[in-house]
Amino acid sequence: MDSLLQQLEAYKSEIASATAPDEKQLEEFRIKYLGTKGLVKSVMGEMKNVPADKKKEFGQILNEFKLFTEQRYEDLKLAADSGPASVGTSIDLSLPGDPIPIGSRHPITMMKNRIVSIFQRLGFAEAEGPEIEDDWHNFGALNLPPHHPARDMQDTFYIQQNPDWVLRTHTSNTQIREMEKGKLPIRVICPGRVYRNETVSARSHCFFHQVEGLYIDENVSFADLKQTLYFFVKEMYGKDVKVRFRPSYFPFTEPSAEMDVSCFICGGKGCNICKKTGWVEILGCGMVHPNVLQNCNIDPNKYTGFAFGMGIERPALLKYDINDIRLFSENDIRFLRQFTPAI
Ligand code: 2U9
Repeated sequence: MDSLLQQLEAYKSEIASATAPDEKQLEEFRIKYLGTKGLVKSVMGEMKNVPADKKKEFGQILNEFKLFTEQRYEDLKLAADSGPASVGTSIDLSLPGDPIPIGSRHPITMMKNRIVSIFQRLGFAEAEGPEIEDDWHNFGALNLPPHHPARDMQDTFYIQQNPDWVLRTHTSNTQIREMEKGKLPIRVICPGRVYRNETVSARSHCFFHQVEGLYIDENVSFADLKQTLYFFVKEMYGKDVKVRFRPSYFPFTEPSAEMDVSCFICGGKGCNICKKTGWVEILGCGMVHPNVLQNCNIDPNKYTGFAFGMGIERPALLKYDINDIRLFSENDIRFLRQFTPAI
């Protein structure tokens, strides 16, 4: 009797470690252990040699052995069905999958998308240009004379290997490249990263982001510029904000202006953001200087155009209540996780 029990234990471990990665081996397993001439049948046949007083106890042990073998067969069958990778394991296919965490959009990207999509609805096409640019496309073509302070080493990053190359100081190089293509009219919106040699602090950085726009056609007027920017402001800050233009100066536009909106934080009453003035400056703009048109072989007597430019960091800081510009480029996952999932 004891030797039969020992034999059963040995069979059990043999069955437990048996594998059947494909249908053929599964069938061999079935015939060997569960077939009419299989092992289970033959151990069952041992019942006739068991003394009458032990039959009940032994019947139970043999029955368990039979169930164990049948269960192992079912497990192997399931594993073979779910493919070679899961052979020898029993997998519950009804379990939910491993969760994959969803990323989030960067606040600068969200603000850029908002601005660009408003202009896209007015027919502006998005355009991008290189961040490493030659002197002509970053300065010369934009009517910045050779000794203009913006070209100073203090303000601009020059590339050591080639002093004709700079890290672009604005995205205007993209518009110059669009104009050089010679296809008119032009209506482009140009977002991107720009570089200025400034000390990094909570309020300013040596790189930041801009969106600039350019519209060139016959008979484009300052009234078109104002109406386009009014539309932008209403879409961006709501229909109740007020707008004012102040005369300004840029070498690439004439006349030039800066545009303020009534403070969207305090509603114009006066707060820290608007420095108690009730107004916040949001962009610069103007009519494209005739020299700039000429530099790109566009006839200033036939065509006129307007351009504008705005920074993205400041509106993003205000909208998302962020107090340090450096957070945008530190890649701290705890900061980045706080924004809208990127679906
Ligand atoms: C071409 C001709 C003219 C783009 C313009 C501004 C005024 C402007 C600043 C806003 C905040 C830069 O990010 S900022 O510091 N920009 O005030 N930008 S007009 O004028 C152009 C561009 C391209 C061919």
